[in-house]
Amino acid sequence: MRYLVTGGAGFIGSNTVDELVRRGHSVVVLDDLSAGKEENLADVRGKITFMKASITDLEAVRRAVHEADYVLHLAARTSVPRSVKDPLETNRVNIDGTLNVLVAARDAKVKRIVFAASSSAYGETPTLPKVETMQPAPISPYGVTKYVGELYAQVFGRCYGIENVCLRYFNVFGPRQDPSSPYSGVLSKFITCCLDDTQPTVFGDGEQSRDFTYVDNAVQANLLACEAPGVSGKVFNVGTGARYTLNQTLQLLGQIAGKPLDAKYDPPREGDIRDSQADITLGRKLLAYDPQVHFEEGLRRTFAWYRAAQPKPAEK
Ligand code: UD2
Repeated sequence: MRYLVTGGAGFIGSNTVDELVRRGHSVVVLDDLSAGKEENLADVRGKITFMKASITDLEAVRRAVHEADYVLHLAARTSVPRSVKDPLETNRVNIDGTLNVLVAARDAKVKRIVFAASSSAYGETPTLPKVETMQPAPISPYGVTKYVGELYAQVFGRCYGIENVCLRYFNVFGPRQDPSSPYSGVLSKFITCCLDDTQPTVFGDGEQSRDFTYVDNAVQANLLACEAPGVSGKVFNVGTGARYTLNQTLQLLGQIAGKPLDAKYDPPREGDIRDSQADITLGRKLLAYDPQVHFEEGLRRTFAWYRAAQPKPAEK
């Protein structure tokens, strides 16, 4: 089968591409390298087709999707605080870009498109865990764009018959998550602070919680979402069903590193959700999604990866 992975040089994208190649599929990656990195594709160099372009360029998307069976649409401007700072840019990439991908996929008559949606769609709805039947109520521009992407994917199903599946990822973490931007995922930041002996910053009191999901689980869900029969038009949570507070993650990291982490506490971030936890019953039932790596094991693996990837003192 031939797969187009938008954002395939990024964190979740490149981990997905590795698995697709391992399974013998043909893969095209479309990525503008704004967040992704070519080095993330080092293991599959020569085995995939790489196109450097943005999803905001419709003609480039059309070229990339040519003869694809499946589209995994992962390219996006991530980050809640970035979207609060620059909602126009997040909208341009996540909504206009997604519309381009849908139009190109429709015209290329792909078998199915899988859209990387987000747990941020749930917003501050008080019930935990979050179930797909709950009414979305995003509280950040980022959350809005991800929810609109879902709506567009579903409407393309209705209007043009294009099969679609939306996966609401819950705080995915793991190897290759870029820790270097102010908008990076919290665990990539905490781990690199720990390795660099710098002080991590907690926004708020650290009692906010997340269903941190190791990237291999998200990759599993991505592949199942392409293949599972009879699930078009559906939205699935991709989490683990557990949740940890930031203070708990700091404590666990301290145990893994063998030294306590002393964080500084700053005011909470605008647009932040307090608690997040996935109900994954629907994915288990209809996709056979079965997360294999629980949080603490994922944290150990991720810590080991960053430690191995860290430049030695002489190279710094
Ligand atoms: C949201 C989505 C997630 C994904 C992601 C993409 C929710 C619940 N989750 O993640 O599924 O789509 O967006 O960007 O909406 N924090 C610190 N110190 C730091 C960095 C972050 O304390 O150095 C806090 C931050 O204020 C937040 C928590 O850690 O309370 C998680 O932040 P994040 O940016 O890793 O992810 P989040 O939850 O915005």
